[in-house]
Amino acid sequence: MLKKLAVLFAVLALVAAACGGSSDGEETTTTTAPGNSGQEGGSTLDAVLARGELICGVSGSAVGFSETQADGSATGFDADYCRAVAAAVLGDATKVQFRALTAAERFEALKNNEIDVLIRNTTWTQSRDTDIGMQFVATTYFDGQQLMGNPATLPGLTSSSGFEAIDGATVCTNAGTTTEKNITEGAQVAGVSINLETVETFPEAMEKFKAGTCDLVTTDGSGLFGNRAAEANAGTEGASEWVIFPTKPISKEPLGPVVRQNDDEWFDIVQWTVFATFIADELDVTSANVDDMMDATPELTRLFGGEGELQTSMGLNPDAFLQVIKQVGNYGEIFEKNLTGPLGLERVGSANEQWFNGGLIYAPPAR
Ligand SMILES: N[C@@H](CCC(=O)N[C@@H](CS)C(=O)NCC(=O)O)C(=O)O
Repeated sequence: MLKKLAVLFAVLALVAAACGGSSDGEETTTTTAPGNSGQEGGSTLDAVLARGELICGVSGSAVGFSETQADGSATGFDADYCRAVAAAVLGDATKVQFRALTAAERFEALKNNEIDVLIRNTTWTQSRDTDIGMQFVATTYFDGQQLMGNPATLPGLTSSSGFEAIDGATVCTNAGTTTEKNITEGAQVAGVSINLETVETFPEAMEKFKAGTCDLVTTDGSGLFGNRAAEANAGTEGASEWVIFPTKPISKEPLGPVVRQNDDEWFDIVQWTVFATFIADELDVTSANVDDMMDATPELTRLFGGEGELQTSMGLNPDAFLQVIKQVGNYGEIFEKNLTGPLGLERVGSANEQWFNGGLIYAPPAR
């Protein structure tokens, strides 16, 4: 019912704005304009409801995070978070249009309303948060930058090697990333000189690394572990011997969904979709048992749409988060399915554990 009303209002708003053609320049700021409605006064939620589909910006070639399939869909951890938002907003996790973006393209695409949300292994930084009109919701993957090299060509390289091991090396990565900045600054601080080569996408950097044009590649550790596992699975000679170092990453890379600034309703929706997956993980609620767990505790009753629910006040259906868990899974399921299972990326012992297990995954209470 609420959803229908929202759709009606969105349609009316579109018609009114189309007919009105406001000449008031103050009302049309590009950074605050709603996603794809192209009209002032709307919101990303209204635009998504009216369209019946979420447009989600992903990489499309980030192993384990978002990989474009032949039919245009995407698989991976980030892709599943796109599906989770669609399940919350539209009640259907399949209603996602994936938009593959390079690192350098991603923020303009969000700013220009080409996408509703950006979920593309994107690091939360001060400048992205403040300077360029982005807003970061809760971190879904706590990462850190590392390097990867082949000990067959760089003798003596081990996982505890540090900056000394890269002096004089050609290091490759993709442009428009925190990666290129961190490695440049890190090398300066360590007093080593490197030849940094940036390409458009990380798969291109991997090709150059395999061809021997790059001595080393560098990116978020998850990307290195993912690529190494994928190459080893594909039978690339020597891939399982490639060394990822240093053990303590050279930077912090908190990755998570990003929305435009000044759309608080949409920010809350994406934020609480992520929190719902954290809370379900914390309380052992899975896609398989969510229907039975609905009344297990008062908090779960509220979160899944029973007495005291708060989803309708967010513009969602009461069962929005029940649909997220049922159709996509809790945080641990999404992690295991995309990262630990296929790529061996361990959650245990990492910062991506729940807070009560010594990790950083922590959702505020649903009340
Ligand atoms: N987290 C960093 C790096 C993001 C990044 O581009 N990561 C690589 C490595 S996983 C990637 O997405 N590659 C896939 C591609 O280039 O499309 C950032 O936000 O700047």
